[in-house]
Amino acid sequence: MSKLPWKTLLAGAAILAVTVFAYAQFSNGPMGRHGQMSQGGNMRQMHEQMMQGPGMQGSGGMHQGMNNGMQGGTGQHGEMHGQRSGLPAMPGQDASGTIQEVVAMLEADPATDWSKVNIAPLREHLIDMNEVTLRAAASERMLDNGIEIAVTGEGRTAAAIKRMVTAHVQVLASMGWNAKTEELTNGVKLTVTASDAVPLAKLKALGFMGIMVQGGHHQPHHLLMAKGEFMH
Ligand SMILES: [Cu+2]
Repeated sequence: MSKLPWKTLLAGAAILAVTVFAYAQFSNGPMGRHGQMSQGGNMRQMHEQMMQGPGMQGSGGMHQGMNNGMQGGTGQHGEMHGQRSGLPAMPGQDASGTIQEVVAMLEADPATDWSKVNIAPLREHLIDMNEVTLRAAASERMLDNGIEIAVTGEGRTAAAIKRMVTAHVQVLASMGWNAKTEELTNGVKLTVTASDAVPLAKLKALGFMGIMVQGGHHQPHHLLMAKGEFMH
């Protein structure tokens, strides 16, 4: 009479131990995943802080361009409202998203002087970028020692070409490239000559748009434009 209950008790204890063990495993499972999620969140925050650090907001260069490009992809807005709340991060329209990011940066900076901030010139510039990138016709002709590109368009496109391509020659010059523009009635003729800074094969490969993205200067300039501190 005393043996059976003892065995039953032992078996019961063993079942209880297994149940507790299993429960502990079950509890650790989700907690472990939660821990990893938190860690991932911290890593994203660190990444975000790195991307937004003062060092990243200095003068141009490809590194700057790359970092800003990354920021655009997983930017502050997407981080705050997109990934954490399950809403999409994409703003729906490039120029709108660019302005959204810049406005968020200005709002996050206590030093922002709202009496100087003006978003309208940035919008005009982004329209120029759109015209030049998507609507301009670029007729490229290889020279013995360079490339000659007739960049043309109508109306707003021609005006944007004249503003942007002409200004970009200054950027190319600062990089040691030999570039010049000549005004056409409906655009400009851009001529870039091969040099130590850029060999002929690379010029040929880059073509109009590859040349236009050299310098990665847009991101810092867009912020300065919005702050009212940069004029073309
Ligand atoms: Cu720009």
